[in-house]
Amino acid sequence: MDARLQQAMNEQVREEFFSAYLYLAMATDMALRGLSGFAAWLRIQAREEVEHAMKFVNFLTDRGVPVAFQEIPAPRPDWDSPLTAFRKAHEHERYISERIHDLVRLAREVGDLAAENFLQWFVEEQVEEEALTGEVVARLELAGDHGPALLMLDREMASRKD
Ligand code: OFO
Repeated sequence: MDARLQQAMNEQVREEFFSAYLYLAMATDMALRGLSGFAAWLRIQAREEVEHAMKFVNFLTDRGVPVAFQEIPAPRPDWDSPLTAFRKAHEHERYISERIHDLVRLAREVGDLAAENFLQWFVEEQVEEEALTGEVVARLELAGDHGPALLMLDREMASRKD
């Protein structure tokens, strides 16, 4: 595999694990605020991010590329409110989409068809991830400081299955 693509994919392993860290930090903070539905939603999200990281790890391994595990930065531990957390989550997903698109462009540039094909799953997944987090932000904005609306939303968030 092209050296630049190898490096970029290795960096993406770190980004995906960081995403898991980020959502886990948000989940624990929401749990401490008594918002167990938001916490449950975010824990599921964190698990998904580990799966994303594993897809990259397995792809690199299948291609005979050593995985250079990098340090994962510590996420911010305190999020003030679900709205602050989910605005960050939405911004983060947009950032991840950009990174995935850069990876696709690089795979195309170096003519790595297998990598380009592998990355298509992530291109689609990011559309969903941005939509999901964006919808939660919109609902939280509607709820504003209205406690009962927030609690209703918290109950809805608890119904996420995967
Ligand atoms: Fe949230 O999709 Fe991976 O990082």
